[in-house]
Amino acid sequence: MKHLVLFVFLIISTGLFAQYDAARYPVIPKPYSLLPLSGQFSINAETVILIDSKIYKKEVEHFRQEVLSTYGINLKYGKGKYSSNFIYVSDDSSGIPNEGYNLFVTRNEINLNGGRAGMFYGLQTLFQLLGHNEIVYDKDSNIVSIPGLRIIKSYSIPNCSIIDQPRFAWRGMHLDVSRHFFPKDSVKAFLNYIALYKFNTFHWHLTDDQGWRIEIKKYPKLTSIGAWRNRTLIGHEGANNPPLFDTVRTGGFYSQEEIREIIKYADSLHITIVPEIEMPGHALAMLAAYPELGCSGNSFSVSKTWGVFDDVLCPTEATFLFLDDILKEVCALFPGKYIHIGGDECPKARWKESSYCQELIKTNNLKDENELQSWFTKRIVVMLQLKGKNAIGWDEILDGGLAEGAAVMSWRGEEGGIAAAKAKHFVVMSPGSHCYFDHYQSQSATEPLAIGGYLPLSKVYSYNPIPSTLNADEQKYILGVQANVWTEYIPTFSQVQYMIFPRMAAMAEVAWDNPVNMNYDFFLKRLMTHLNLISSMKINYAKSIFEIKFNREFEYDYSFLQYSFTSEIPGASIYCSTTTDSVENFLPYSGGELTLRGGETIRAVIYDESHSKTIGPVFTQKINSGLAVGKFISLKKDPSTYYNEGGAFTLVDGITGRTPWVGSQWLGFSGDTLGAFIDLDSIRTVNEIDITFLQDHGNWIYMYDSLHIYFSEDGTDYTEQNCLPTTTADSKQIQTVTISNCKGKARYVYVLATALTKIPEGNPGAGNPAWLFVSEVEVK
Ligand code: TNX
Repeated sequence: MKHLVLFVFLIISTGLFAQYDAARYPVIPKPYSLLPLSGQFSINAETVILIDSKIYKKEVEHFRQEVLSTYGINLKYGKGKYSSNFIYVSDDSSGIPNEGYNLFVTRNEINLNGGRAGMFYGLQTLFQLLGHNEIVYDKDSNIVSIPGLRIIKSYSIPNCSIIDQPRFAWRGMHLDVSRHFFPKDSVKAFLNYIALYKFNTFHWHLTDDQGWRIEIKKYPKLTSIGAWRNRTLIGHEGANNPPLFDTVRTGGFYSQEEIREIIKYADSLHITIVPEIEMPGHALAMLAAYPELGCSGNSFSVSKTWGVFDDVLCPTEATFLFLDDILKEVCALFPGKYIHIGGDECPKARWKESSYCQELIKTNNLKDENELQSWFTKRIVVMLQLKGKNAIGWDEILDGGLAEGAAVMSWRGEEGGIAAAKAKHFVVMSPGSHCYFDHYQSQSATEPLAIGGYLPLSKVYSYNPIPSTLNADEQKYILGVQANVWTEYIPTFSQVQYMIFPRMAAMAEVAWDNPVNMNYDFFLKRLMTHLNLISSMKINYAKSIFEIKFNREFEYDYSFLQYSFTSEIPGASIYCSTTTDSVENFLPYSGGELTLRGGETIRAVIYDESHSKTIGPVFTQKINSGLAVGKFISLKKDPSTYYNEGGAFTLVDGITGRTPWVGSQWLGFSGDTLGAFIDLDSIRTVNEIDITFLQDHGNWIYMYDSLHIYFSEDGTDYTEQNCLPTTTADSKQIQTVTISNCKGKARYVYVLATALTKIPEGNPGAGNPAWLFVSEVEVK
């Protein structure tokens, strides 16, 4: 009772926006209310855990293991009365909201109470509070659980009083195990990570074109055939022409026994698993095993490439019986309320060709193939309802009419989610713009290959899952939010870690906290300390936030370039140099503009003054030299608005574009002409012109159709130079065309390049105008 009074007092006195010492309380997601108190509880091998009732055993044991494996402290269970050095876990949850908890840390004791889930979250908060300790490896201490390491035996938990509860009921993380298979232990590790951030839903994407991953007893070929592919595409689709493949047979699946084990494990972490069985599209693995489920009568193989495929399930009665059998086994395994039925990206080509489908459209009075998919989905939704389950599907299930009772996962933006909520259907927000952890998190050249897109940490954090266009009543249909991890370009579990850490921490805060309680700078401060814990847990996290951002400052000055450095880290010290690559000799960067003349290689890094060490990678950028760098440039025609981030100056800013894609480094023209006038400022002798283009046939990007160079001394009379390159492009994405016999006197150089008006037959986008992408025009 004493505590209760104190808690009430605390909530009044702290308010919700209170900031406190982030390094001392590095808890993510930010607790609803945290009152910092002076002093600390010492946690050591003598500390005991007292449990009120046996029902908490699994939850507490998970915490005990976390503390043991990360800090080497082997906490004991105790019984009876202790006067100090104990953690008391009580099931008295009166007055505590669902999934909420109260935690009170003082010098002598820790008291935690809540319902089962809340109590588990309270333990995760305690574990994260331990993260404010720097792990010190002391030669004289006993060796404890981590082999090979000697660890001092006592750590502290800073005193505080916390009242916590989540904003959303659906706090989801998704993992695609079809594109790349991750074995049972990796899935369990993934569950540990998401539990650390108080997520409560694991969306397990079990089937797709590239592999079927769940044992179905009645249809063994789903896994004996459908779980394996003979080879896999290397690099991006279209990056190599012809495409390159590895020669590795790869795959795997989970037996029902393993699935039961994982479900049980998830349950102990208060995570509900939502299994996804994709239909009617993304079904090639299923069709490879049972080709009779397709419309064409052809045979199929498990896909070795990514994308969207025309061969989909045919909505015959045999298919429905087959799906019913599968869903029977799936529903018997998974205790959760929702089963995900996919529904995304289902091309209608086969249904259009099929007389059976056309007949079905007629007899059911359907308008078209979209309504046929909706008809298909409605039958599956009912099938699941008969098994006591609710269906959830990607937002395409809205097309052609939404099935009664189905929930929607909004991924193509928020529109689908908004429409569904307005129609009083439950919604999980997961728009690609903020929730796709397969996108790049940094623009660094050293990022591992990713699907494309750019989703930095700050953007994840900025997301609010409740669209402002919904009224209060409609908002109630937004169950919550989820981040998705599609694994086309994520072949290893270590890379899964890299893609989710630390973005998952930002998403956790989006899912748990109210926007009024959120502040990105304060999140970053807590994250800085929290990352020590992540390192101690041996997790491979992305260092992108420690990267230097190199910004172009203003348009042109006829003689030099101006750039600046910034960092995501509040108050970070940046050191830089244009003369040396040895970090010790870098000088402090004091902010403001750096003036460059071209030809330099600029390097910079973040320096942690308090630990006297650099953090994150050293940024390196070569600045082109030459007559055009930093000079005045104008374009005859603007690039496409989609690919004009840096404007005309992009072509003379000293930076040659690269992949992975950085928008500010490239200009894109669709079926159009690049006409660039460059003023060299005075009449100069020109010897060579180098122009860098991008080539990516899979994305409709081609080399120029024709190229012309003109020189002028007065800006009025231009003479075409007879200096066209003789070499033709190879298959590389980046093509620097060197025009070495372009010699003469000029003040003005005019570069004219036309895009291919028609993509040749047999290529993606055949018949359409091609894109022309240009990065830099160097005049030497
Ligand atoms: C679209 S998101 C897909 C997935 C891909 C993903 C890649 C969704 C419902 N479908 O099949 O893996 O893009 O970002």
